[in-house]
Amino acid sequence: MLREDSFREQQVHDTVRRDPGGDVEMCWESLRGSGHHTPAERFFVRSHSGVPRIDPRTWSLRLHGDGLRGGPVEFDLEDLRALPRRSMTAFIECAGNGRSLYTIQQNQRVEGTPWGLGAIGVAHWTGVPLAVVLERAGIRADAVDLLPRGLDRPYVRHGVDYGPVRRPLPVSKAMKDVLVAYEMNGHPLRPEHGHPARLVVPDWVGVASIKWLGDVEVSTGPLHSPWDTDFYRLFGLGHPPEGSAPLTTVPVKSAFELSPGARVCLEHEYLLTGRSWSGNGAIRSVEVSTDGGGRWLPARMVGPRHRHTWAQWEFPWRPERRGRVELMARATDETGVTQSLGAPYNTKGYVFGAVVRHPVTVV
Ligand SMILES: Nc1nc2c(c(=O)[nH]1)N[C@H]1C(S)=C(S)[C@@H](COP(=O)(O)O)O[C@H]1N2
Ligand SMILES: [Mo]
Repeated sequence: MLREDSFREQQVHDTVRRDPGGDVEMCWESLRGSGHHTPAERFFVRSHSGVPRIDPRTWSLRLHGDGLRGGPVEFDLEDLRALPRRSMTAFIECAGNGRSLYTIQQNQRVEGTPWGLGAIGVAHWTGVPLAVVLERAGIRADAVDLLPRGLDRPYVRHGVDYGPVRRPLPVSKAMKDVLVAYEMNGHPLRPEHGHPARLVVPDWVGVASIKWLGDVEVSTGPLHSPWDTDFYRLFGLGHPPEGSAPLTTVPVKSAFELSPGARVCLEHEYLLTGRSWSGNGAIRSVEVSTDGGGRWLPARMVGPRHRHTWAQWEFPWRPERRGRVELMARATDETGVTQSLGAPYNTKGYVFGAVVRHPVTVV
């Protein structure tokens, strides 16, 4: 018999604070037995300069720039709510999710918040397609780039003022599947997740999903900001001095719904559970190794496998040797890409996509 509650003796934490500024990481063990979507109170939080409080009654979204046929156009929250309503289940994942594993697994030094694997969440987002807003604002056929900007305070680091958080978004992506979201899991956005409205840019690194959206410049020429020149590129050996191209889609990844260092009992029946996701598309299959990568067996996929979200899986396990073991899960997405055993180094520790060695002690 499989014991569904076999991990109940584990201490379960919902979230863990990662940063004095208030950034919060979701604990994977808290997802075990919970639904597909991440409850808002467990959803990770990453904010460059704190959480602004915005009055939704006076808030508006302004579109402007030479990529519009006419002058600037404003939409207040009521205007947005009157436009076609669309919902989408999608993950948002920080580009730095898994950063600490560069150090833990690969012995490499990287800069930035030392996230475990919990800088990701899946929510049911509701709002209006950015394409609709752009059409209503009179976007020109030759517009190529947008610059969505947040209403949070300017980002200051090491004495440098980078201005408000903003990151260029190609018009092609904006027209495809980006949402101006005003609801998360059926409720108005919480302050920390971008209230009253944010972008949700599915499959792309989280920084593209600008929170507290205040304005969007629409341009017929390329736009830039520090968030696509100084940050969110790959830097280091093997990359040009100005870095790689700006990061877009996140790689295929997997995580166990289990705390790192969990203790399990010899010869007990466990049901390992986990989730895998990819910015390239839906997950095709997942394999698990319970002996540190010696033998791989297919996990059983549970529930739907859609793009933009994670796929859930399970794997029965009966520990047969005492001591420390490493559980590993590796997913393959619909484009045929499988997680590799190492992640190529980059100085800022972005996009760690390698198979994670999840330590467990058998007692
Ligand atoms: N305006 C604004 N938008 C922002 C950020 C920010 O600091 N300011 N952080 C970005 C980053 S780096 C990530 S990973 C996601 C995190 O979204 P969440 O806090 O809702 O999980 O928001 C993005 N949008
Ligand atoms: Mo991020």
